[in-house]
Amino acid sequence: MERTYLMIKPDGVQRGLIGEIISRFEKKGFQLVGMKFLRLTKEMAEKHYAEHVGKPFFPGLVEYIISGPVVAMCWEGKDVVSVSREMMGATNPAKAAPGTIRGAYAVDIGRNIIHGSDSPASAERELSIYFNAGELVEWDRSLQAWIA
Ligand code: FUP
Repeated sequence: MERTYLMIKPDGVQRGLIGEIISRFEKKGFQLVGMKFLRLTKEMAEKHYAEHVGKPFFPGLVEYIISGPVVAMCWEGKDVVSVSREMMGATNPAKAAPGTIRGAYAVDIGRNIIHGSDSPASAERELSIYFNAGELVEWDRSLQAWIA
């Protein structure tokens, strides 16, 4: 089953949106298989955003992403990489459709609340920055009859 890396950024955490954001992915039908609450080091941030090194917005992007704690998550499900990106909305929240996460809760491209991998290959690379293989939990919701 496909997996992706989703991260609630420091502004999402500071604004009390953790529950709301997780709820959207749960209700959609995706399955949580890994989650951590942490503050990124500068080294982790530079690794995560390696493709943007040298761009004018890079120093501000790193400063923002290490400014407070984040929620690092691994989610699993059918086409979860592309579908979760649709649910997040455009990178620039001003252009994101109103029903999307960024469209509903953000206005500034430099404060866009959530990150999601842009391809299965990116997901694999990003997941390895945040999780060891043993920290991702294999579980089967269909066996949990008492909450079905
Ligand atoms: P995304 O794949 O949606 O995370 O978007 P990008 O990889 O293009 O950009 C990574 C982050 O850099 C975005 F979340 C926002 C930030 N960014 C800026 O702050 N300014 C820009 O001009 C472009 C991106």
